[in-house]
Amino acid sequence: MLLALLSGCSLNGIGSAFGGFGWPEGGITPQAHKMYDLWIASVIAALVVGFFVWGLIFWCMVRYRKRGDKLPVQTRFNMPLEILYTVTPVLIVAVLFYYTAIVQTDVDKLSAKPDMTVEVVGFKWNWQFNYRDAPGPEAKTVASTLGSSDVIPLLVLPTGKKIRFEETSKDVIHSFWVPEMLFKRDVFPGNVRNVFEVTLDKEGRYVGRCAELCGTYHAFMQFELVVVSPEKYEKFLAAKVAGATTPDAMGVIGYTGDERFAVKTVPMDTRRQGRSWNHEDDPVAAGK
Ligand SMILES: [Cu+2]
Repeated sequence: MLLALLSGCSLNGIGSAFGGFGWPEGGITPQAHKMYDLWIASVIAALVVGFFVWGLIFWCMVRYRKRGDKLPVQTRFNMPLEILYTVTPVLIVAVLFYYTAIVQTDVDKLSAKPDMTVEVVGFKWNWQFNYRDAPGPEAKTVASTLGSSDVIPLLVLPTGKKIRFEETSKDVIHSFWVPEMLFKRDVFPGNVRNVFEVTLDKEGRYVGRCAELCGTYHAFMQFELVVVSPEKYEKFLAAKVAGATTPDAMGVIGYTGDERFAVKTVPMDTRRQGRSWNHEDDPVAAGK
């Protein structure tokens, strides 16, 4: 009901007035917009209840403060009141549950025939993105982008297409997270293949991260999502299939210079090559 009362437009207005109440604004998928609206509406509902309860507390403190030694009226076992404060929270939870279930079902929905499939492979501590010729573990990889210690992997995808993501890990549990999708999903090793589907509706470049503590260099496990027009995507994929490197394929679709690499995030400066933080002989640690 609250969702219906607060139409999408005013929800966005209230949301941006309060910085999205901590959530990233400007989601890049239809699913993200729905989750964002649910979040804002839930926070507003919580605040309405909160202000009402705080008001009652302060009113009682002032109105019924101790005035003498006479015992006040005792209101235990007030049946109507007991019923009211049992039924009201149940109703609130039911309404929140109802809208959450609707949005969640929509976010988890898989179509019978997605427009394209990309396999997300997580490993300590990087990503590989495999462009597949069909959904399912038996499908073939037609092209890949791969991250290394020096290069942040790019995941180039088109707007307006139903994209199926299939996740798998080579070692431990990772988690695929693009903050602007308002979505993350764990990447499991073994035969569990987590699958989800989105349509991207906004071109741009967005940082992606591993959101599951997976080991020493978890914080370095990032990637960049590059959302382009379907025409550019086709050109990019054709170049990759023909054997071009990822930066060269980025060049084919009009990116030049450093834009052919990740721009939203950089490889972090590590000392993973044979240096330790607390070794006395380490020239860096010793400040030399
Ligand atoms: Cu990870």
